[in-house]
Amino acid sequence: MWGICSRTMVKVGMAKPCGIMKPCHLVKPVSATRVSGRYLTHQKGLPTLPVPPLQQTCERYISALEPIVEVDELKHTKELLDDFQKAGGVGERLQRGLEKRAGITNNWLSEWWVQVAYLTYRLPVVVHSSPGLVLPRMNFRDKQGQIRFAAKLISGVLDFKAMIDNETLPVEYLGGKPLCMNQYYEVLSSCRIPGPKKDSVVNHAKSPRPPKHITVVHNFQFFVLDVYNSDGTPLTSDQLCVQLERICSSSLQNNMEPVGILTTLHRDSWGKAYLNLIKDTTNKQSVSAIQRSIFTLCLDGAMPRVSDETRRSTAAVQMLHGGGSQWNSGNRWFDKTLQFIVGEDGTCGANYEHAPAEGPPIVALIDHVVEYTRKPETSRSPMVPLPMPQKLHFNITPEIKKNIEEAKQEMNILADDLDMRVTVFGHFGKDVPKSHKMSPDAFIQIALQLAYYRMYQHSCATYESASLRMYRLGRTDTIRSASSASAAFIKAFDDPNKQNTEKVDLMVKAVTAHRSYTNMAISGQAIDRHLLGLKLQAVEEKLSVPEIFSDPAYAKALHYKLSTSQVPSKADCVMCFGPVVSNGYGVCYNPMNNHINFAVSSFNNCKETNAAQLAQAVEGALLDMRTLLDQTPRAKL
Ligand code: COA
Ligand code: HC5
Repeated sequence: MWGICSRTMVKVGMAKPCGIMKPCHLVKPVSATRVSGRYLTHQKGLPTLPVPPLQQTCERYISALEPIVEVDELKHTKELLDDFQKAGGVGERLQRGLEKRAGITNNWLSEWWVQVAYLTYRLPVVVHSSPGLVLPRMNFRDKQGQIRFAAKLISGVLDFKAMIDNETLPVEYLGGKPLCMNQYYEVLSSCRIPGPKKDSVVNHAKSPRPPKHITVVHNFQFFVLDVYNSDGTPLTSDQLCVQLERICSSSLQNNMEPVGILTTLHRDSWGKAYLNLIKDTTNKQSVSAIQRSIFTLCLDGAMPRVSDETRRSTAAVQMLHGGGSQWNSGNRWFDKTLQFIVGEDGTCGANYEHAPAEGPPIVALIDHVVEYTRKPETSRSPMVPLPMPQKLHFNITPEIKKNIEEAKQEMNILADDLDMRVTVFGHFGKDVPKSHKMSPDAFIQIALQLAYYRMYQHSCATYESASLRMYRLGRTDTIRSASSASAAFIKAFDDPNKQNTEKVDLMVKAVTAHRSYTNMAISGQAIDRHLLGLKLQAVEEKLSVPEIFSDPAYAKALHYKLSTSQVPSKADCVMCFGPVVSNGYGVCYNPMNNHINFAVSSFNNCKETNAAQLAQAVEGALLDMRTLLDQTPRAKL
């Protein structure tokens, strides 16, 4: 049976048709009133996200700052925290406010999180927020192969969609606990809508007339493709092939205005340009068709020709931003929650808009699709003529044209700035850390700390995503990978005066500390979302924001020069995203049993950073850590 989620993260349970809840839509606020009616057994049974104790968070915050701030800064923060948490102080008041919120909502955090992390975040979604995903290269090299594969891919998504629609998705488990399944209901038939100050997300999946079409974009031209027959059965791959061929042959001209590139703009600019774009009724209808569609399929034109060595990095770039306006950046609608990308040369993947869901549900869907495309087709096509896919028209006024030109220019600057290095670490995978009784994820994170230290001789604030899906509507919290234990290990590692046994001991301590932090984070006891909640509660209660949040140490703690995420997939995929600060790195990795796929990104404009160098340093750190373990008889553990 295919695993619905990342293999390493969950144990897949049996399909329980009744075990899945009804979707909740992001457009509606998360509130207790939604816990009613058909809210299904599974979701109801999930615990709600706890609010950690105030004192615990304050103590853990101090420990987390130790490896990344100066001694005097830490002393100042301690004083601020003492004041914040004193009896009868503002901390206690905010904590009570949060606890009250937790009592009357499905999840005290999720709606705030979507707003803060996504909908009010104004940098372009492309590179800065939306991840890319590269599939193993497919074995076609021409237009016909591209169309055949795309048709199969559509069928595979519809096969998965059937499980969403009839609620037969198996419940996922993490550490033996069932996970929230809500995100699966948010990724199809949904789209982000730009606004002048903040965006929103619409989900049409549960509207009275749910969409029956996808949008296909080819040579920058959009088409509506109905993917169900009139009897409700999905089109077969053969039928889809015919339709995709019709789309391709009616969009051969490649000098069209790339209206989709508008979605790469800064969100405030796009918000304004959007209002202008949809003033025209034709444009409004076209945009609405894209937004309502089940997903978007991008049939890409040629990609830059590169050596075999850099092919993976170039593919990651195509999935992350399309390569710039001269390549495929205009062959997208980046607001669309899910875009599949199929190139002519067998390069395939996806890009997704992050607001509605985390990576794992998207990857589970994609793993299913990959497996589906490998199976022979069984269903026979009905002999009925199909309607011509409908082309979406846009009237381009001079003002819209100006916005498109602006978007092209900005996109090209961003594309030039992004440095992406994909590496396959082939020496070992999860097998080696496991054989040493260590958590593979923690081992990789500590190797990243060592790699960074070797390049910069200090530790930096490091973010790793932790899933909060054990809780109803849970999203993520932060695992802070830079700890006192990791700092002690990385300082000792290259010190010739230290014995190997001591180094191993420090490694074990660092890896164990990381795994403990992970356990704490996935059980809702980490510090970052709690601190954010306390701050937002102050805003909600119209209180002045406590000084701990304007403290330079807090800014340092949130300046993640290493922004990392483990996203496992069954298929040998590469997942990628951009750095979150101008002088930082984005590091996404997919640990398989015997190898690890890494995608490291940074910005070329920053002199301090270099994606290839960090990728190489990580390889070196992983190898050196293994060598140390192999060479050192293990002390008692
Ligand atoms: N000895 C031997 N084996 C061990 C071990 C040890 N000490 N510790 C862990 N393992 C095993 C596990 O049992 C697991 O086995 P499996 O491969 O058979 O499943 C495997 O090693 C992996 O465990 P580990 O490396 O510790 O990580 P994890 O799978 O628990 O993942 C997180 C850790 C933080 C990535 C995970 O908890 C999580 O939150 N994932 C979601 C992240 C996310 O959402 N990312 C995308 C954001 S958009
Ligand atoms: C297909 C891979 C997607 C990975 C995306 C991811 O890890 O996003 C993080 C989400 C979160 O809340 O932690 C954010 N991050 C990219 C900045 C790490």
